[in-house]
Amino acid sequence: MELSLLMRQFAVSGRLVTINPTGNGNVNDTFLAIFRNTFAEEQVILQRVNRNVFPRPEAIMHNLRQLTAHVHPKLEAEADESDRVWQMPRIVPTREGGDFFVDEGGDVWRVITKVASATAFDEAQGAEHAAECGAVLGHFHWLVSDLAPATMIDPLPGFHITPGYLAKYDATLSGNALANERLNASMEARRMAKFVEERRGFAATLQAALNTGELTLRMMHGDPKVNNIMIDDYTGKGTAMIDLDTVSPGLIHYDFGDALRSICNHAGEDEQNLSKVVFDLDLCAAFCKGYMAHARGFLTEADRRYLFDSIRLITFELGLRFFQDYLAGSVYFKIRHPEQNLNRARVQFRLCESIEARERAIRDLLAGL
Ligand code: GN1
Ligand code: MG
Repeated sequence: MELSLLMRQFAVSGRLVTINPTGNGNVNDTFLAIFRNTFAEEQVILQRVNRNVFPRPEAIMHNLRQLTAHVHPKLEAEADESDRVWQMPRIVPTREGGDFFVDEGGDVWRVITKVASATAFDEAQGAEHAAECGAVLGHFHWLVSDLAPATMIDPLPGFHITPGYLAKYDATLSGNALANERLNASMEARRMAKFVEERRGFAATLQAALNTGELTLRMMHGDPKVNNIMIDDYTGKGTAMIDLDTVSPGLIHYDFGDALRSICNHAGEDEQNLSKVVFDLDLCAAFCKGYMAHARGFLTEADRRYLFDSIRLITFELGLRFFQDYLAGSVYFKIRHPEQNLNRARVQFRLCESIEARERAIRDLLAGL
C-alpha cells in the first residue's frame, strides 16, 4: 500500500505535503509526514511495526496507550514548577478511532505525534549533551516509577535477560550448519566466540541479584540509547524519550548501562576502525551527574553496587545479540551489508574491553556521586 494512502487512514487534518524515511532504527520502519493547511503545519511519525521482532504489535500499542495515559497528566501537573517543557508523543488515532491500522499484508502501522523542535543526535555532542541525556533518563524513570507493571503486557519476554541470549547463541551454533560455517570463516569471528566464552559466568550477574531480591523490578525504557533522547533545539535541554515500545518491567540498570554504552562511545555502533572505539570517562561523569539529579531519591545502596556491572553487561549483551544474529543469518537486526552485524558485534566487544580496562576509574566515579 502506498504510504500516502496509508497516511489517509489516520485522523490528521490538512493536506499531506511530503512523507519521507526518518531516523535510523534497526527494527521498525519510520517515516516523517508533513501536513499543511492555510495557516499551520503538523508533523507526525508513521511507523510500520516489525512483526519479526514484535510478535504482538497490538500489545505494544496497548502499552503505549497505558504509558501515555499515565505520563501525560503527570507532565501537565508538574508543568508549572518544571525548569523546562517535557514532552512525550501521543497516539494519533485512525479515522475509525483505533490505535493502529492493519494493511492487507497484515502489517501493523501506527502514527504518533512528532516531538516539537527537538533533535535526537546519533552521538554525544559533548559533556553538556551527555548531562542532558542523563537528566532525561532520570526524569523518565521517575515518570514511570508509579506506573503499575500489571497494566503493561511484556512486549518482548526475556528482552534484557543476558543468560537467555547466551542460550540463544548456543542453540544457533548447535543447530545450524551455516552458523558454524560463518563462525569458522574468519579468525575475527573465532576470536569473538572466545570473548563470549570468557564472560559466560559474568552474564548472569544482574539476573542473580534480581533472583536473590537484592535488586527489584521497576519500569524501564528498554532502549535508551543516545538517539532515542530528544534535545530541545532552542534551549539545549533534554525534552523527551522516544521509541517507547520496550517500556516494561525490568531493571533500571539495563537502561543506565545501555544509555552509557551508547553515549560514551563517540565512534557509534558501525565504526570500522576499532582503535576509535573507546569508553569516554568525561561523558560518563557528565551523564551520571544529570541522571543522579533525578534518581538520587530512588536508588538504593544495592542499586548503586551494580551500576558498574550494568554498563559492562549491557555492552556485552548487545555485542552478543549482534554476533548471534550474524551467525543466524541476520534475521533480527536490519542490515545494509552482509557483514554489518559482525562488525557491530566487534564494536560492542571492543567497547566492553574498554569498559573493563577502566573499571577502577568508573567505579571511583560512581562512588563519588
Ligand atoms: C534496536 O531499532 P532500534 O535501533 O531502536 C534494539 C535495541 C538495541 C539497538 C542497537 C527491540 O533498537 O535493543 O540496543 O537496536 N531494539 C530491539 O542499536 O531489539
Ligand atoms: Mg528501539
